[in-house]
Amino acid sequence: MIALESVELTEIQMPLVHFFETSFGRTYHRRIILLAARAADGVGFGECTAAEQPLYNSETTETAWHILSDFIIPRILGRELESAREVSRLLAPIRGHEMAKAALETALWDLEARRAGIPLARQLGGRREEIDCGVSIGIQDSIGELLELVRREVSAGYRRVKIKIKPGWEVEPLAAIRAEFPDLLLMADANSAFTLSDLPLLRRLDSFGLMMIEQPLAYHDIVDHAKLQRAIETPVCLDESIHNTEDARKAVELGSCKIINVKLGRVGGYTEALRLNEYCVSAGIPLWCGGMLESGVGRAHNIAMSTLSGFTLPGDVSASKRYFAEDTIRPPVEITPRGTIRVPSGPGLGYELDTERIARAAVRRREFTAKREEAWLT
Ligand code: OSB
Ligand code: MG
Repeated sequence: MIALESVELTEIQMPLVHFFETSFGRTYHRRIILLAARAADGVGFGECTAAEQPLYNSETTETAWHILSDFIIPRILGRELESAREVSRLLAPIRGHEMAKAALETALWDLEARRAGIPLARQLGGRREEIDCGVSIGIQDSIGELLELVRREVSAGYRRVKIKIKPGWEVEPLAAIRAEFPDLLLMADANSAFTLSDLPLLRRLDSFGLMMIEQPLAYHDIVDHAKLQRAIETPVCLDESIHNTEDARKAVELGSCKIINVKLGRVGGYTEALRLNEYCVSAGIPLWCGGMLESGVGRAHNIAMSTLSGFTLPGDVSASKRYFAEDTIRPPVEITPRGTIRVPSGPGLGYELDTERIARAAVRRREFTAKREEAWLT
């Protein structure tokens, strides 16, 4: 049984070590909501993966703050829950806003695992002790700079490289990487920058032997992606288009993708991620864990999710130092020379929150308590 006594939201702002450019623009700094869920017998932590601007999906840090404060937290606070598994059903009447929901839902899973004294990965049923890591490299100002970054990540040990592409930055950068690294596990993510009228260009990418092309077409599409998949050799992977298991089933039945990128925030938390995992294992669709430039709390959740059986491909889960000079957890996430992350063995997320670091980055905080009136009277 869980009954939350309080939920605390903290918005932190942190500069990225290096700007991150996708087909929809550059990010220089992150605005991240951290969430602490407290019950009488334990605490759990979550991170909202919404971005600063509604360009990847329709959520933003600001909309998530509003939806959490006014709709999500009031539905869960003080309520007696059997387990964290119930949260997604209780939040289902709220349409969309999956990233805001996941911030609270994932915190409750962490709370449950900490209370049971077991790693969150085990609580989820994940078996891996080590996860395979890849990197996502943003659009650069020149091919030379891109190659420099690829060399650096390959020598750090990362097992696959994904580059961001957009019209005008596709054939040339991929050809340059292939010329220098003929055997590298390589893929490209377009973040919806193309349409079916770009088919001749997308066909040319078949010659690079990519593991997959991620979300080439519109962010909510599965129909044109099916047409595209029939016309190209490279496996299509969907990211933006998949918000739940039903979306995945329809995409798989239509032939819109052969691989799915799972982001905890995009699917609203672990209960849906577990359902999606189960469906994709039975359908033979490989999964991997995507990233949203998370701080340590979100990164630790990504590590836990990556231990699930269907996550058979290297994810966009990489070392803290690639993103932030100082992360929100201790120790920071590091990779082994084999390009893996060892799943921590401590309870819950298995990392400690760096409360001093978080306090320095905090720009606003709000605490919600159950039975506010009684507390006020005593
Ligand atoms: O599409 O996977 C994406 C970052 C921000 C928004 C969307 C995406 C990404 C990434 C970065 O690719 C993944 C990471 O390193 O966190
Ligand atoms: Mg993507």
